[in-house]
Amino acid sequence: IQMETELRKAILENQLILYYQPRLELSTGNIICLEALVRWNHPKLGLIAPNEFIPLAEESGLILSLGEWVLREACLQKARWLEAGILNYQIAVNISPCQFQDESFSDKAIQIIEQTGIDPAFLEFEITESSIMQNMDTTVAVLDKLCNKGISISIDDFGIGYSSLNYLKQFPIHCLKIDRSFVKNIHSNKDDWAITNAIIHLGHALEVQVVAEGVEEWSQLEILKETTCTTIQGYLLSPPVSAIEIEQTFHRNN
Ligand code: G
Ligand code: G
Ligand code: MN
Ligand code: NA
Repeated sequence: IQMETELRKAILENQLILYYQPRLELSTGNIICLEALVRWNHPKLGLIAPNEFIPLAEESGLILSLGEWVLREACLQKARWLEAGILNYQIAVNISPCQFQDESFSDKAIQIIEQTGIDPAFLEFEITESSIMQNMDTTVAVLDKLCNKGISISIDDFGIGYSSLNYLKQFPIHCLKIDRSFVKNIHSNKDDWAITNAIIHLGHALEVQVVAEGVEEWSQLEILKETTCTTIQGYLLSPPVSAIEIEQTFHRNN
């Protein structure tokens, strides 16, 4: 309860901060997207990782206001980079299942984007399979609405949900993010290799981008290239870092 009160305060008092992790396109060597990942800069405890407060936010319903804060801040940061003429990449924002199920989600999201004045085409929403599967009829309507505004949709942690693949043909999806549990042992486990390879080829056939998540080692990258993976994210390239560090490290590549 105490932490819930503190988290509510944190959202209002701007104690949250966004880190960004780059996504690299292998064919060009260009960064194409930055995934926004929230942290809590606690006045006494210092930087707290999302695993320690996102579950609480979901249980308490605070995830709705937290999610709005994240989207607004991501848009404002994008606007600052546009203004400065740097880091001309898409920004990916994680949408939690509770947020996605909220019936006013798409309207609120569109409203926030319009208030910040940025082109929705600069945004990607990362949604998990389980969120999408919960209520297929409303999901179609929500995704179509977002897509018609120009927002891209990616499926986060792809492959670990208990879902049919049927949704892939019903929903406007731009990107599959292969869960890092498959990528981890891609060089030593032939089942992980087979699943990763299958997802990559599924992506090509459906003409959607495929991102391998959690790439930490060169040996993983080599195998991903052989399996014709097009984009990667992971510690090998960069962990999530602050906006300032992103500017210092990646601006010159722009
Ligand atoms: O950044 P890190 O790898 O520590 O994130 C841990 C988890 O927290 C990931 O599953 C990630 O999706 C989730 N997470 C991070 N930032 C956000 C956010 O802004 N919104 C939501 N809903 N989840 C987030
Ligand atoms: O669930 P989601 O994919 O949004 O989670 C992103 C999380 O993955 C973040 O917490 C981020 O810190 C973590 N992450 C990003 N790259 C790597 C990596 O190469 N290895 C590991 N172990 N975690 C990573
Ligand atoms: Mn994600
Ligand atoms: Na993921």
